[in-house]
Amino acid sequence: MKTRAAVAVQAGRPLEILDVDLEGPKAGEVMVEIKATGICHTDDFTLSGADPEGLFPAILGHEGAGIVVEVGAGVTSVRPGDHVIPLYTPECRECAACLSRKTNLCTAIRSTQGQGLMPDGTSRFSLDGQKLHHYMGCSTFSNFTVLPEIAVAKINPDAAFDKVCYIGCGVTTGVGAVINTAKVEIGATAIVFGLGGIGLNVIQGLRLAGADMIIGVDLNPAKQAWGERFGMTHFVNPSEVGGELVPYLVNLTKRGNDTFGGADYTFDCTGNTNVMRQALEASHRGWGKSVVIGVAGAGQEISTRPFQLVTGRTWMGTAFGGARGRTDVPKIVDWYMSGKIEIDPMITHLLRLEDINRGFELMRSGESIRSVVVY
Ligand code: NAD
Ligand code: AHE
Ligand code: ZN
Repeated sequence: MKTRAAVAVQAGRPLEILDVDLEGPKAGEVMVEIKATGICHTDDFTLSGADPEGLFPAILGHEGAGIVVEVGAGVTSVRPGDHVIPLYTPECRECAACLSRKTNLCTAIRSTQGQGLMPDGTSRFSLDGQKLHHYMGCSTFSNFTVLPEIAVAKINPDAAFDKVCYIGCGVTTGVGAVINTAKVEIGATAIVFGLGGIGLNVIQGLRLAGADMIIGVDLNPAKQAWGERFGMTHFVNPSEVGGELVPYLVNLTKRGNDTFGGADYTFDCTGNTNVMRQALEASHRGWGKSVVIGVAGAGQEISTRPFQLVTGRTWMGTAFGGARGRTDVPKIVDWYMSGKIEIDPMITHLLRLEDINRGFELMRSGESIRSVVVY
């Protein structure tokens, strides 16, 4: 069949809106009509050419929601008509990683997913007979897509697609980083670096967890009001701090008779490796946990003095907020439906697929929090 898609033809070039060919689902696969998709910074990271796993031509997009329209042989957990969110972190419930209960990083299909292919090693997408790569196993910048059954989460059919698509990445990553990865406790102090589509969800996760002090750090002054909207208690613009940022933050987090200072938890939501170091070093001596969420380009590395770790800080990272997609995503949709978490105000722009490149520009300029393409 034909489907309308935004194709990443080459790194660094705007997406092209084209009618592409899509094969139906094979055994263990499902075809989904994508109703809405968010544009995440990671899509832009890959489009820029910085992603060591980036493949072209490809259909990007990994933050979608839609309806199952067809299932392949042997599919039992979903059927046509079900509302689903595609999962770039699948959950097979059978691999060593899933069974370990120590990680959400299911390994069942990771190698073919990283090669832009379905688990059988082929692509369902093509254009004029030429293969198009899948992206992060999702390719939600196509009106119809095919995914493995283990990579879809069945959700409440009353949930609005143009809102809950954001749970496909940004919301789950931010809120999950707080709850699943850092395991923040009531009364904690925290610093969030980067108040974009991910950082604001870390902030609302911290509010949900009951953190006392939630410091937001961003170079864009417009992000102060955004942070406060979701529970930030203090805002720091590094360009307005007279001296070094880390000592400033450490001092700001001193409480009671604590002579050291530093936050109990820090989160990098920028993808900047210098900021990752600042985040680690602004966490508290002895017990601070610093969570890397941002994704950095090929060749980039993080560094710090080993002393920072010897003195009790933990440097950790999270993918998809540590969420087990088929289990946790339906619950997060329910949290949204019951008002536990907010999504609507963060969806700043609704766009048609034809205008998807504008969504990338809005993100690069810091004007949007999330742009959502509605099919
Ligand atoms: P975004 O562009 O919406 O937000 C980034 C924010 O960081 C902006 O507000 C920007 O002003 C701020 N910023 C940039 N440089 C800064 C600096 N030096 N100091 C302070 N603030 C700075 O991006 P996003 O969608 O929120 O994504 C953030 C990062 O998280 C990206 O690297 C993205 O690829 C990554 N990400 C990771 C996961 C995961 O599972 N680990 C999931 C989604 C996104
Ligand atoms: N291909 C990149 C990896 C990028 C990355 O770390 N992706 C995150 C999700 S970002 C969503 O917006 C992730 O899930 N990582 C786990 C995994 O298995 O990729 C690179 O740097 O090579
Ligand atoms: Zn993402």
